[in-house]
Amino acid sequence: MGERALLGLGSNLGERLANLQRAADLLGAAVGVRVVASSRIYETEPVGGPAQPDFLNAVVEVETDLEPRELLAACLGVEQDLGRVREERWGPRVIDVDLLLYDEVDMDEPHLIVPHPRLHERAFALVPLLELVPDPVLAGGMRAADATPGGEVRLWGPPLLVRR
Ligand code: X6L
Ligand code: MG
Ligand code: MG
Repeated sequence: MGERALLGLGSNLGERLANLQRAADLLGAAVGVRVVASSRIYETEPVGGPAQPDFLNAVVEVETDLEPRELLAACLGVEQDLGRVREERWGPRVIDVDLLLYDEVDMDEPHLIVPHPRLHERAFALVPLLELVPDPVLAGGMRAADATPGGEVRLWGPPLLVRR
């Protein structure tokens, strides 16, 4: 058993699909984290930051025994393991792993706001999320029907492999 959380994955450098799959595998290998489902994969236009390559984005559902802050640390650990180097703000990255939702939790702490405060503005996160959670409660109690997400997304491929 455990809590249900939704994580956003994004990559726009190197072998993008392999980066997403390795992130999902590493998340599943973390103590107290089980990957239970993946959305399909979308190719998405970059939002914010400098001109940069298109992203592949997906959302994975995990079941976890970790608290939100511990799960966030696990996400950052996976970014480190995949060699993410934080350079320019909103710049291109090998992998990004964001905590989007954690059960019904609503929290606002330094470096950890859940639901993710920008999720409802970003089609690259919201569109794959809706495949796994049809009616999510977003920031401020907003529902998806009231969201106005921006950015082009096009279906690119099937879900990531969930190895159990
Ligand atoms: C005005 C100013 C409007 C800034 C929007 C939006 C900035 C999103 C950063 C913004 C603004 C972000 C991804 C991405 C990023 C991704 C795609 C960010 C952080 N991550 N674009 N841009 N996929 N398609 O995963 O989300 S950088
Ligand atoms: Mg992000
Ligand atoms: Mg991030």
